[in-house]
Amino acid sequence: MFTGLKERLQAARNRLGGSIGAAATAQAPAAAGQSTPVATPSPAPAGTAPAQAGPTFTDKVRLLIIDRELVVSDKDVAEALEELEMTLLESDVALPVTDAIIADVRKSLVGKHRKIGESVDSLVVGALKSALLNVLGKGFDLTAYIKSHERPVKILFTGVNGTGKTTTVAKIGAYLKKEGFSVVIGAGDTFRAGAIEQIGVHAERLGIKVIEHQTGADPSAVLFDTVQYAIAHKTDVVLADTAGRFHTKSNLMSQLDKIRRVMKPDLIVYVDEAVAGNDAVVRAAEFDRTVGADAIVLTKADMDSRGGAAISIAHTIGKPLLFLGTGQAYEDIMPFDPDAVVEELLGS
Ligand SMILES: Nc1nc2c(ncn2[C@@H]2O[C@H](COP(=O)(O)OP(=O)(O)O)[C@@H](O)[C@H]2O)c(=O)[nH]1
Ligand SMILES: [Mg+2]
Repeated sequence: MFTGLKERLQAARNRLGGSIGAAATAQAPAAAGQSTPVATPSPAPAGTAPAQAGPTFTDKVRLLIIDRELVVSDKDVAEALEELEMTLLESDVALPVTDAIIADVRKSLVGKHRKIGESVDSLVVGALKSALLNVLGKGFDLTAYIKSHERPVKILFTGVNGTGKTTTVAKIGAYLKKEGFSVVIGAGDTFRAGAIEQIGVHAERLGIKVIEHQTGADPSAVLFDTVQYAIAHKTDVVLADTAGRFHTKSNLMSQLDKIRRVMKPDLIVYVDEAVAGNDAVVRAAEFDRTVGADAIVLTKADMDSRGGAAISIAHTIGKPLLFLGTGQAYEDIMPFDPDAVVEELLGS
């Protein structure tokens, strides 16, 4: 997952560390030279320091070089930050998000007082990690949400065709079942031939109840029935699959609006694929404007080496990432954990 981004960040980390380190060695001799008079401890020539009390000459030099603070300047990091900017843009990180990361890294590094002996790398990694965490946001704990809300919790899945909505509904169904919740799925994609059968097969394999009507039926009616079923059976969670649609197709969008009014979802989850990069970010923003979105799932993260959408989407639309889809199997879904992603990208 995001292997390309990981490699690029690694290179950027080394580059930043290299330029700060080079600046330090350029400053160090001058620093020692300036203080030479103070550093000469006794009339005895350097190197033949007497054995009596008090710091030796080497002790003093050690103090000067290792404990003297250096200040990282804008100039020290300018080039490396430009490269980091290119790296992020090439990884399909959205421009405003790239800008935010660069500004954040610059702010943490420039003007920073650093002891010469202190590891440059830990300084750089710390700056990169906190910048990434700032744009990734907090994630969204679905199980905590369900536990603290009135049941059934109704979750509507939206997004464009083929991004993985139906698969995600099945995976989240399996995940929630494992977490101890009862689940019912509404087969709200009545538009595409075979869609009802597809979700039906998943639901049967997973032992989850599915409510369905005929192909061509009004999806609002199916999802209304699904909610009624959940109320009658005290089911914890309703997962509503829907047909893929484009924000540009006004008839399908008004259908989604009707679904929303009829089923009154507690959460609208926008699903898109990580491999779509910045397109996914743009579409998410458009869906959020038109039908609303409370949280996001990015699928196919297993096929995405760039990581741009995963890095950008929460910060761009201001909604949390809920899960990453990481493969074709039911268990290939990861609650989005910003700390784990940053750890994976930057290691330590
Ligand atoms: N590699 C991979 N494939 C996925 C993932 N999620 C979904 N898919 C595949 O994407 C294709 C479309 O998925 P589907 O759920 O039918 O998309 P929908 O049209 O949005 O409902 C299917 O072949 C899925 O197996 C994922 O996380 N990783
Ligand atoms: Mg589908």
